[in-house]
Amino acid sequence: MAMTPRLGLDTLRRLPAESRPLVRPGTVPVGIVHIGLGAFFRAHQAVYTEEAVAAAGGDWGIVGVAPRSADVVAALKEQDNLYSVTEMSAGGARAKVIGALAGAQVAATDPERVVARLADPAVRVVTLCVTEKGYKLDPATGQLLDDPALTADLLGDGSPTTVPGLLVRGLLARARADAGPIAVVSCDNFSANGRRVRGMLAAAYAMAGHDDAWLRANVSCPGTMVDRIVPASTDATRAAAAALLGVRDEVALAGEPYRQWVIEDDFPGGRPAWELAGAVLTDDAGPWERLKLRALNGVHSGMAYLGALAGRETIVDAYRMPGLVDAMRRFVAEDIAPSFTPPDGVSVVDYGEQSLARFANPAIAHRTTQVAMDGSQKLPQRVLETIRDRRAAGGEPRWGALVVAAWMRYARGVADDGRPLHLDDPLADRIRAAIAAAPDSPEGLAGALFGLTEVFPAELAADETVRTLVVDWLTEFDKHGVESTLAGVG
Ligand code: CS2
Repeated sequence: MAMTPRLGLDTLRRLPAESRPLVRPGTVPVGIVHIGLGAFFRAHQAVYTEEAVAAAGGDWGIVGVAPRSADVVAALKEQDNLYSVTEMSAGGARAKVIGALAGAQVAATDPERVVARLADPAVRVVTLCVTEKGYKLDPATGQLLDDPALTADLLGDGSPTTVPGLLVRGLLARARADAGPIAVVSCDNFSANGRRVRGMLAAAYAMAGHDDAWLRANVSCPGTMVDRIVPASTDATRAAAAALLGVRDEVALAGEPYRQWVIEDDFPGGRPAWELAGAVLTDDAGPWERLKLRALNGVHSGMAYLGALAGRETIVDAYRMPGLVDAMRRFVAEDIAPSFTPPDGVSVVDYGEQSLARFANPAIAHRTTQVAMDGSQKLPQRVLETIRDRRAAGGEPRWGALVVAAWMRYARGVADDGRPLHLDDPLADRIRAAIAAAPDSPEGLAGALFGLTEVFPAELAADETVRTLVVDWLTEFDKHGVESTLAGVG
């Protein structure tokens, strides 16, 4: 049997009409550099940008930069920078090929090429999707980390290997080239991601001893809220895409139909007409960020830790566990909703229901262990800020404490049925050492992990009410396991 041909410019005409790109691939001049070529960016910002350019034109082709991994870039090259996104839900699947990428390169092998791109006057927007840990910021304080690779980038003259190092080098080159203003846009799940990036750049300039006058006058850092569930691809993802497209796509992605992007409108060098693709342009993304981080990501993390401990492979499997959805509903209604002021006209409880409905999508096989990774980086903005705000108002955030307890138990590395759970986290060594040095008891585990200052602000770690709530859940888990504990929640 003949091998299915590969996706590329010369096979575009084989695609069903509804799957073809909205722009002529390779014809849109570059205006955006995007750092972090993972699945999320390709199924989110790239899709919005393609639709915006299709609707309103503009020189907004994207050069995608993978910080380290050469695999995706090599596969994209084979496919003339084309790839597909398959929307999946109980109602069926639809695949679309995206033509927004004008190029792809690897920073690790040729950082100077990326620096040159950042200094190109045609480039007026840099977007970042490098996950929380890519920014080299302390999750609890937002301060620049004391990190050897970062220090080498900022104080040495070798090629940069970190994201902040690459950006600083690129922006300095841009200032020297007098290449005009630029927006640096974080598309990662932080609270106040724009302010964090601005703080990161200012601190990096200060550490390296650079004058930041040009930076302050020419670089904006708009905040954003990004949202779409896009699990890591599997053979099943690639098979589904091939069946719909009639061609093979080695970097095919699958995502839910839902997507949202809220962007602060501060682009000194212009921007694509993203609003024509459904994005919300605003002057303050803060309320949207808090809504999403707390009532979607916080609940997602809770389901991931509780589900993984109870042996559930995917988020939708976890969703089906008796008691889990009830517990998450109470987390939203009793802890999250009263913790902040949502955007005008939005009900946090309704938004939480919508999040739960998205997690129930049976066509999205999002592994609990994927959502569970990097908990030390995710917990602060997803759960601890809710707990902090509730405590400040005198509340007792029992459900937030449930999620913290689940993360702590997960960090021990053993599911309730005795199977190992891999702790994939930049602080894994510190976490394991802290647990190993503590007594093997709920109090011991909580004491060890509340002592991680990168995760728990001092005030929270010292809060006896929070500690008691967490220890109570850990004690329940020890006695009954997560599954029975949740089944008893009412
Ligand atoms: C998830 C997110 O992996 C995770 O931690 O919570 O990637 C989530 O799917 C997205 O933020 C949805 O927009």
